[in-house]
Amino acid sequence: MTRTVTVGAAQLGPIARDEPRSSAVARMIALLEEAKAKQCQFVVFPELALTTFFPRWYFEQQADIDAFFEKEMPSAETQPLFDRSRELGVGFYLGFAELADENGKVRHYNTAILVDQNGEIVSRYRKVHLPGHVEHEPWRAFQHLEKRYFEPGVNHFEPVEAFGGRVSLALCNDRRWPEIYREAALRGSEIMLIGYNTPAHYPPAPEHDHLQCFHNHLVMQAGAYQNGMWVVGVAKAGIEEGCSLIGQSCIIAPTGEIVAMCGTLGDELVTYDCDLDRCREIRDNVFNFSLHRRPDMYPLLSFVTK
Ligand code: CDV
Repeated sequence: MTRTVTVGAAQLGPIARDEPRSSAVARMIALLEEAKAKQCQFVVFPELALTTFFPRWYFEQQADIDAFFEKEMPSAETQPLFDRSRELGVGFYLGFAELADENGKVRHYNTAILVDQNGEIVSRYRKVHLPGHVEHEPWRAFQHLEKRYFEPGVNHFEPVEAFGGRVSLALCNDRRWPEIYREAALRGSEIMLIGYNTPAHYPPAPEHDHLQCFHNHLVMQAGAYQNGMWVVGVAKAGIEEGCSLIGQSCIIAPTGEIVAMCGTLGDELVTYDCDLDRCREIRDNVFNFSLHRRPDMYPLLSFVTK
């Protein structure tokens, strides 16, 4: 008896700066309906899936920044996504900018949630690795001000029991850090969900621009194989406000093989029947942690370095 969950990678094409949330939500509902027709139990939407990727601009007024944030989830604008999810019985991962009130203090996070087939939020992850810069850097073709607009989350990639398995969440730049997959795997995670917005041009090292798609898959395939877990990486893709974002959203098996991949830079769904027991193919063998791992040989991994 296998533990198979049918997962959808629900890529979005670009979202314009003036595109209302209701439009992004309608586009995601269309993908949810397609996912239902393809027997998905849940789909993964991208990072910051309700608005354009606003950290590409420098804003001086806090109100202009906060306009891209959600004060509640669900809100009046996102409730239709939750309602349709519940009606269809198809859950989802959603990335969005979260304005949280913590003991009267306002916090800004780059957040992902996992919503189950009853429309309930069962996991909330706040991005740990915030890339980019704090100050306005006009020499860049576009800004990447995540370090200015967000605070880092405090999460240990702990899995939640959902959809018959153990599911961990991460966001975009997190996928480049090998530690996240290992931490999640040591905690028993079987599938890692990752939404992303990755420009094809990287201003500090443009000599690597032609490698963006390669690096995207390289890190996620390595994370999957070296930890014996499924990985689902989902892009917001295409030309967004003049900025080219990579696509190639994909589902990766615990062997590191890409088993489904988007072929466009627009709204697109690809699906795969993920047998969660296949994690054992790797974890019982070459990456049997308790048998072969030597944590005493890597003490610096848990040290804070400057
Ligand atoms: N949204 C992101 O986190 N983007 C980053 C930057 C560095 C391009 C990424 O790692 O893809």
